[in-house]
Amino acid sequence: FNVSRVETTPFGDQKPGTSGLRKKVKVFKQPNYLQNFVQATFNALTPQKVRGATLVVSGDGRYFSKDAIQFGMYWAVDGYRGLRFTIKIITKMAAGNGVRRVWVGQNGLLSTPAVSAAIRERVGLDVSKQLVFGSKATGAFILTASHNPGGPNEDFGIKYNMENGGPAPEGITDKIYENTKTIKEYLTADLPDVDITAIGVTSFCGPEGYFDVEVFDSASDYVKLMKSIFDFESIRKLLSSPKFTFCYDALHGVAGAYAKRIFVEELGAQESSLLNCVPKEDFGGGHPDPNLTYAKELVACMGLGKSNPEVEPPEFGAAADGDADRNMILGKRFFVTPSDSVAIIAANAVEAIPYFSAGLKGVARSMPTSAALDVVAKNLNLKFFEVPTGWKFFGNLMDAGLCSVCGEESFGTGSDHIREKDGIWAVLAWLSILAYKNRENLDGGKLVTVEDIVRNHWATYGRHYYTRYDYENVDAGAAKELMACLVKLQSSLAEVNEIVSGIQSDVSKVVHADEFEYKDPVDGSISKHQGIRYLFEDGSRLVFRLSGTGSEGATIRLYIEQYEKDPSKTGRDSQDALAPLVAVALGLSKMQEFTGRSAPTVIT
Ligand code: VG1
Ligand code: CO
Repeated sequence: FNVSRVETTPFGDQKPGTSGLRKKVKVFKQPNYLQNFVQATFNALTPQKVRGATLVVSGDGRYFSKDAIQFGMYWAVDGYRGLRFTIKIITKMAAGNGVRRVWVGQNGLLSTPAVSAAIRERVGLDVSKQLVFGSKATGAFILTASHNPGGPNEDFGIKYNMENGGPAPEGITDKIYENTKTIKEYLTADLPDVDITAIGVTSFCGPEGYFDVEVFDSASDYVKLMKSIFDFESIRKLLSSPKFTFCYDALHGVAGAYAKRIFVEELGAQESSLLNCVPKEDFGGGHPDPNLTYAKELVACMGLGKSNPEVEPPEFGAAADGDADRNMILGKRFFVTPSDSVAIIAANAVEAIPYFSAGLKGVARSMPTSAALDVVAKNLNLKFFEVPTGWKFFGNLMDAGLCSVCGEESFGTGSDHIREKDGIWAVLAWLSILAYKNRENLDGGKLVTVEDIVRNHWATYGRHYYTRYDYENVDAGAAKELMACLVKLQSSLAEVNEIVSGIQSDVSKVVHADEFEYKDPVDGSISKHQGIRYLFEDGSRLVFRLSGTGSEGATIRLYIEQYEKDPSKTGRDSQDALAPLVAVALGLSKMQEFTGRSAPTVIT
């Protein structure tokens, strides 16, 4: 093949957010929009590092462009055309930039955690199907907008992950953004099309040597990794017990490609326990975000919300987002908050999960996540870290051997087996805990349920009542003003407390207020303006943040938390328990005044 330079002009809006670049499909469809971002990334990594590299390129299967066919494509009309089109562009550019190998999941599909695992663990093949030792991947382009909806009028996204398998740190994403503002040309190769529906290696010869494209099975490596972490035999016993019923909803995201292999084929769950497990370009028109609002079908099936009282819900339910890095855990008629979930996994990991049997190196959570994990860390004498929102901040801690288990309130949980949060891992972690607690109950005796595990945890460690209010697609100017006012207010705690007691006389006093700033303990880098905090005397917290993953307007996130140590008071309804603090948060921020909204878009 030959390599050519193509002239291009910059776009002004290619700043990566919390997790890569996410925009409406129509924005991505502009000529050279994707190419500019990819070349800006190659330039940020430096040509020396890109030359000879092995790159993973795949995604969650979301829609890119029906017009793909007009670009000389001849893919059958069987879905994922857009994804293949994108992969083709990136593959050609990789060859043009001197990359040695590109690895693609079959049909272009890989979950975000599977990409992270592939970077870290996979050994590639050459054309004669021989293992190529030393062919470890150096990075990946992941084509996803994660939990954002997909389809012609919805979102597409791309992000780059590094050699450790984790999202590029801010140092790199800042460079990428700078490059996108000055880009003048990109490199591409005139490669023939590669059929990414079939597993195998295709080799090409270019001006600087060989270039291989390897298509590999999307699930095998990931399944192997999961088997090395968990005791599949004990989970199989649990799932095949008539006492235990199970339900998994992939919301038509890429998790479906793994759910059947793992839950049904490996662990013996009924095929009928899988909901929405066929990956779709538009996620079946839904919002692939595993929470109580968007995972409607699962929520009903688990006996929460509007459900049929005649049908007995399963004992355990879980859901994933579009790229399968998020998880929601439910028990029968019972919701587990993600903040509790990570704390409970940390508290039980050593006993229930073989991978952790030697002990946890430490635990970490994002700043807005509740302090449930802090209490576990303190009790078990574990190293503990609080980082800004976004998985990229956990990577350094894990690479330095400081942290084993971590989580975010936004339905993200994971461990140092990879450098992304991992939706299926979280489900397997919960199934392991259930299998362990019921190891003597499956043949006789009463099942220990999800709800039992959570209530026992509260009885031991206290409960962190927690809720998040999201105001989506608010006017960006208004959101900025609201945040600015909250920051300004922080200069006088006396004034803050006057306002607070005026709204609600029975909440405790604000004793500290600031904007969260993080100094990475490993590389010393500093991240400022990571959320506005109001901390109360009794441990309650209010946090305000602007989302960095939206593609339109601004999304304000309001996080509300209250700690209850008294075991006789840990069983309340969480919205009731938090009502006074919610009133304070809405009053303090003048939410309705600034946004014109009398209620949030989503409550989790
Ligand atoms: C959100 C969540 C954050 C998560 C991020 C990426 O970011 O709050 O916790 O890491 O999404 O998750 P933000 O900036 O919108 O609050 V995913 O599954 O969308 O990659
Ligand atoms: Co995601």
